[in-house]
Amino acid sequence: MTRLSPRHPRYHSLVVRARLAAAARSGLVVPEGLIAHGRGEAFDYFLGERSSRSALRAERAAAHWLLAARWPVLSINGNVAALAAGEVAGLQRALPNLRVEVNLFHRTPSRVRAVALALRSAGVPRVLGVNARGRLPRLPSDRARIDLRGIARADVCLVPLEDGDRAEALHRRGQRVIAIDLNPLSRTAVVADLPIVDELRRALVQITREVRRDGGRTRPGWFDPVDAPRLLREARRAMADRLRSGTRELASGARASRRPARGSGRPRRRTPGPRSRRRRSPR
Ligand code: PTJ
Repeated sequence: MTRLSPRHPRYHSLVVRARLAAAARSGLVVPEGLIAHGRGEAFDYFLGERSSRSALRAERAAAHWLLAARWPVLSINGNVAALAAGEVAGLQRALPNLRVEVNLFHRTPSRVRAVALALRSAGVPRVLGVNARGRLPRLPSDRARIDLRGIARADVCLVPLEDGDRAEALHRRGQRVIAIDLNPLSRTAVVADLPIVDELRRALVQITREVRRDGGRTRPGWFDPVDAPRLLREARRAMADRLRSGTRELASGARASRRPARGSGRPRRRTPGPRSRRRRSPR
């Protein structure tokens, strides 16, 4: 395997790619999952690889919805297991009522087992969806298969990195859908009751932080109203502002650019001017 230098300006991104590529070789992630990741990376680039102010607001609301829920469920596919099994376990520890269910688009028994194993190894004590005997109506893909103790009974579903069909099917059943998707134009984000336009791991860590911060104040059954179209509008605006300003500084690039590799010949990045600084999306 290629050795990655922490001094590489895109080190963090390369580490994540290498992790996903290894997961694809082991069968945990499907090749299509690598394509999905590339698309996500592009949108994250537009965001400046940091959570926008509106994403942070959406994450706070998501924490409150999960706390208010009677039967909250987090749906896991191959990419989520490969990228964020530890963060999933962290959220589940903060919110013991949260059920974690394997749900795959490209479903095979061995992939279901691999995803469940990745979650258990990261510390998720109970993984649903291995024996998924329920079915969502009017959904032709294997994503229709749901666990009768999980998504079938859920009042709130957190669905990261989906395609839009199932989010729509859940929404039709009256279940509240929280989506995590970097693409603010995706059908999943558009049909979600609460769209979080942010990178998966940043979003899960922030939701966990907000759950812990709540300290039992949220009352069961009380769901804060959410203006989903506004969250999407703000996410699109954050991306458009960055594209317009042409600011090149990215979170991982910025860290590395303070310590350029010796002899790399890479020119020092110039400090962004006042205009780009003003327009940069907040940390
Ligand atoms: O493991 P399986 O069989 O269930 O398949 C999983 C994939 C991801 C292949 C499947 O769900 C799929 O094809 O998804 P899509 O339709 O490509 O949608 C994935 C969405 O997630 C896209 O809109 C991406 O922009 C977004 N995305 C990708 N990586 C991230 C992300 N959003 C947040 N964080 C990411 N790291």
